[in-house]
Amino acid sequence: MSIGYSLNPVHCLQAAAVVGMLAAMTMPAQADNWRGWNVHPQGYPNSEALDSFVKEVTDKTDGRVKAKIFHNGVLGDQPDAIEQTRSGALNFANFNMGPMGPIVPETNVLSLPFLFKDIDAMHKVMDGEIGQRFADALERKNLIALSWFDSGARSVYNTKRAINEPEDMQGLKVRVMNNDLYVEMIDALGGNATPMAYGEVYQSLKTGVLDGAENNFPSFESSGHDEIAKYFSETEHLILPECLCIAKRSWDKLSDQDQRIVRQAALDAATLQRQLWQESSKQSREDVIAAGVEINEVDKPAFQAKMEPIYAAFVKKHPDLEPLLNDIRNAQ
Ligand code: GTR
Repeated sequence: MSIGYSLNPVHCLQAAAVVGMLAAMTMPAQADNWRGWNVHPQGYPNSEALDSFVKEVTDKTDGRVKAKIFHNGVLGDQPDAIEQTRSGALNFANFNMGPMGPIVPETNVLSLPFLFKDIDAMHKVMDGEIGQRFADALERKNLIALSWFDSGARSVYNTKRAINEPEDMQGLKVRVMNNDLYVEMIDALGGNATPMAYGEVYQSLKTGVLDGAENNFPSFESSGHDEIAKYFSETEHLILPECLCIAKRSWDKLSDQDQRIVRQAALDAATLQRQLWQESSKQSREDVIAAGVEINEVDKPAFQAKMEPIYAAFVKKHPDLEPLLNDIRNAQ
């Protein structure tokens, strides 16, 4: 005897549709999976701040945004990562304003040597109305800058000799970040500038392809450059802000509520980063001295004087950016 039930295909389809509708009503919308870029290793102030950003965003959006950060530059070098974030292939990142210059011309103003009188002056400018102007310029290139990180002051270091006067730079092969202004800067000091990705510098210093580079104390130490370059000359020629930036495509997809959450998480990350930065800068300076690095004092006015032609050429080439430059000078 057979059981007298047969499956009616029409009823099956109707039932499946009802189940689907119920599922859509009760299940949360699919999460946005965000991938973030960071050049620094775990434990670096920026990395810790990005970890906290990721956690705050994921927790407070109840998983509507699931963020993950990739440290150590494993997703590529900075110029590539900028392009990928602009296109939305990457969703967020911590970028230095130096390599941003070729893409967002306004940010080149920040790469003019000795622009800020000190780090506090940089924060004052970037946290105010002028910082918003930079954020607007970045947004026109599809990057939403939500907060500004500290990056200390950058100084020159090398494997060959103490540098006290600009003349001591003569002939040194110095790595710079990807921006023509830095090539002009090192050339004006008599050195040979080599633009190169950050991740390649260690090996190039080791093999003598480079004699030196320039950076802040935490990066000098965390990159291991301090093992090879034993002369650190406190030129403090660049005080460059860094952004926590979101891809505009990812930002535009967020509800108002989630935009507020993400913005707050970025501001909290910046507060943490700046605290950690202060401790880390001091600590790294002590660590590298203990590791045998010689700190050289420099004749700063002499270095500054060598930069005058760079300012003159910049203003001639970008007359539209002169008001921004003057506003920054007047705001300090
Ligand atoms: C670091 C900065 C990085 C990167 C690097 C470099 O100080 O935080 O974003 O710009 O310098 O020299 O390439």
